[in-house]
Amino acid sequence: MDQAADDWVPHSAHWGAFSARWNGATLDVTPYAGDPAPSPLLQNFSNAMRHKARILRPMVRKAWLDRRARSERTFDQKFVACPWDEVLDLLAGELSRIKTEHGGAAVYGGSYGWSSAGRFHHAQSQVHRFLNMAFGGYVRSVNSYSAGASAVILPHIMGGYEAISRHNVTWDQVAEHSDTVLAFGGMAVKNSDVASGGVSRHIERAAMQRAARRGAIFYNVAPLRDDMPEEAGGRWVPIKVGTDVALMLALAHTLLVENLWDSGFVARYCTGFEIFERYLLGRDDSIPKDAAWAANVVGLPATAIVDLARRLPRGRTLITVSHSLQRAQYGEQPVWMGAVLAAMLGQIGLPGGGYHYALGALGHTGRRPNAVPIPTLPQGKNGVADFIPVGRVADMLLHPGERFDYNGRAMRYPDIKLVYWAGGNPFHHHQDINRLRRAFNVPQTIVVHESAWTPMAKFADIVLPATMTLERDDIGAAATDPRLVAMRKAVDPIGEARDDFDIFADLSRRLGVEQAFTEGRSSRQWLTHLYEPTRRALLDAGWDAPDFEAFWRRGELELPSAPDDGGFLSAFRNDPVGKKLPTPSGKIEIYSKAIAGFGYDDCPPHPAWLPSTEPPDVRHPLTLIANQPATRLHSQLDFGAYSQSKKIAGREPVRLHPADASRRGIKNGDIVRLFNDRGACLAAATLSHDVMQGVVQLSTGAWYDPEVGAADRPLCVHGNPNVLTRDIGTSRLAQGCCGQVTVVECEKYQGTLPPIRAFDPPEQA
Ligand SMILES: Nc1nc2c(c(=O)[nH]1)N[C@H]1C(S)=C(S)[C@@H](COP(=O)(O)OP(=O)(O)OC[C@H]3O[C@@H](n4cnc5c(=O)[nH]c(N)nc54)[C@H](O)[C@@H]3O)O[C@H]1N2
Ligand SMILES: Nc1nc2c(c(=O)[nH]1)N[C@H]1C(S)=C(S)[C@@H](COP(=O)(O)OP(=O)(O)OC[C@H]3O[C@@H](n4cnc5c(=O)[nH]c(N)nc54)[C@H](O)[C@@H]3O)O[C@H]1N2
Ligand SMILES: [Mo]
Repeated sequence: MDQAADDWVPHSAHWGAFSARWNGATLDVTPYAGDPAPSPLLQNFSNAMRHKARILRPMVRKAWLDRRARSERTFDQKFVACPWDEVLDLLAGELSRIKTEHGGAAVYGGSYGWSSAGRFHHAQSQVHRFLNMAFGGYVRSVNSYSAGASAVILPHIMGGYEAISRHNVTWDQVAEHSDTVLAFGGMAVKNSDVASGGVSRHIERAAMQRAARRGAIFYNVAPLRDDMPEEAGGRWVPIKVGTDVALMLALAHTLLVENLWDSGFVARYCTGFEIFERYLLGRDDSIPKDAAWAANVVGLPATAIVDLARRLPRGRTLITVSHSLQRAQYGEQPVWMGAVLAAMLGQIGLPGGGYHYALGALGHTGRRPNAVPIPTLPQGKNGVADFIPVGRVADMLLHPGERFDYNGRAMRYPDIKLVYWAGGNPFHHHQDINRLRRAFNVPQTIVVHESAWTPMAKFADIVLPATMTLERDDIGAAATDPRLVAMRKAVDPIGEARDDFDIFADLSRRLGVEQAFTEGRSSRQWLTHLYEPTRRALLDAGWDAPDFEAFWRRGELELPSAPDDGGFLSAFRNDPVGKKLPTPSGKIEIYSKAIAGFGYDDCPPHPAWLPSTEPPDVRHPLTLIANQPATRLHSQLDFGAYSQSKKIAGREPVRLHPADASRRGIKNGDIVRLFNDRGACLAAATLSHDVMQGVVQLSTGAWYDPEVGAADRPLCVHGNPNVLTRDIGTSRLAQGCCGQVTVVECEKYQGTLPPIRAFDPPEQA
């Protein structure tokens, strides 16, 4: 299946479908012709394939090889190149040792991360499958950095997170039916650029524009004006960061006391309102959660809150809550309170109305699900029961055996000896990187498969070079995208890089589980095999169902979509008895007996206002928003052309309000130092009136680049906000991560500028 060098081939990434052609030095990229608004992120591929940051051959940390004196891992240590046969022998030996001495319960294979869009060479699925075959299981992680709190609270109060975010109100419904969209956390179109598994058509901007032209009003409740596209003609409601629940409560209070709420809906479809009502009215704490109360908390005039509340019952109103709100301490509360506010408006289950979680946060929300299954690699059976909520990884490594709470269970952290990572970058995604460094110094061995020298690769002991998606064949597919893409190889692998599958297949042979892992199939045979269930479902439904070879030649295949029926929430509205919600009461739970039973003070049994325990103060007066980057997916291809084009003097831009800048003598383009008690980083100042006063925005994804030689808490010279963020759980209920917001101070950087080494490979011994 090799391609001639001048061929254009179809391919797909999490940020869109495209055609690619290797021109001998760089990659030419043309977006998929059917995409009305292709993502600029595609340009990150052009210079990426042969970049110096790529890993060329297997490498082993020298200090790990000389294990007599087990030294601390640092980012400055040397690596030794190792031929494939030798490194796989070495690794197989180490895996066997761990298995014999400690078993699978000492292996952390959570391996969180987005890796690539292809459904077969999906690194996480590959590593999970391998660890299940080789160890009979491993310590896994549950939930995500995306939806850590919501994935746990939503099933208690309404239903599954997947169903609520992926089969609910669609963009077509918004365009046709919504009159008011009250978007907590906004709906920035840079976010719907991406969807895991790929997105062939970017429709969000046009849908918001259609709605706005019809007269719909979008409210962008967010600290950044551009959390909503101009086409939505949105009204910016810049409230203090993290105070959304207070605003929602005040809106609910106004609806209640002015009798603008739908008591009939609440009586029929909800449970526990009477208990929540006591709280809302301040019956027990003498604090009515009214507009006057909220005004101080959120920083809006009480009249503006009352006016907004009075608008909500007029016409079709949709309440949306973004992922970002729950990536913060007590993140369960805004998710819950948004649903309660929507319930009081009585429009849940109506086209273009009610409640949507994460609409616009990714390119797979607001779509119709496919009517047929998409290819997925079976991962086998995990025989180890231990797991952690994904954001607790540093806690686990630092506190083996210690007790923690999660969703009503009292659990203990396992004792991890070996960490295996493929397809993720914890030094991008995890909070409080200085703490994470200490945590990753605990295990005896860290193995990483990577296509580039990310900080995670540089902190590993055994580093195996993985191909990039464009160096192999795969199938691109997502459950809400009506297009299967034949992701054809565009260029030969760099150096000695190999597919994750081939690496695991060779390791499996050494460990005596090759047949179980490969099932006797080559990569190509796997693609054909994984395609088959989709083809069979198409055939059964009477749709065009070409065989694999025909699909491969065509390059794409249209899949049928399920009807735009609003999913389980509209079914429940139509038949609350026959189509009960999957909650304990079968209704929307405004008060949860289950959560009450857990007795968590940080997650009360009805939504409530809980202020952050780390508010801005004199030493750290600014609130840092560490949101998703507009120039890349997370940290992927940070060395890519588009991401690099937006850096200033090689550093990540931080946006701040001109008033905050001038108070600190900071000018546009100045290099600044952001700091708090956890750490510090450099970034390049960009002054903007689109940022609220008191807020600074530094997106995630600049590769962690610790200053040379600095000991305990080195300065990140490149601009990774996770040296500043807090590594705590959202609450004992969900234990989600809290990466979105933190408090900092900012000053002009006076020293000599340290060089950026983020993309340099480590030194070779
Ligand atoms: N402060 C703060 N932190 C955050 C967030 C935030 O809002 N604020 N957001 C969080 C969220 S929502 C998320 S989802 C996470 C994302 O965190 P990650 O998913 O860990 O971030 P990525 O940069 O996408 O990492 C994917 C890695 O996989 C590698 N890769 C790609 N293809 C392959 C392959 O085929 N094989 C192998 N072996 N590797 C491959 C890439 O090179 C890249 O290093 O970050 C979280 N972190
Ligand atoms: N281009 C691009 N798009 C992406 C990603 C990417 O890396 N790059 N990552 C994808 C992934 S994995 C995920 S999970 C989603 C995440 O989706 P989100 O978490 O919703 O995305 P963010 O950009 O982190 O946050 C959206 C906005 O919320 C606002 N915000 C932050 N805190 C608060 C608050 O307390 N209250 C209010 N009202 N607003 C607040 C911020 O101004 C921020 O710009 O994005 C996806 N989309
Ligand atoms: Mo995410």
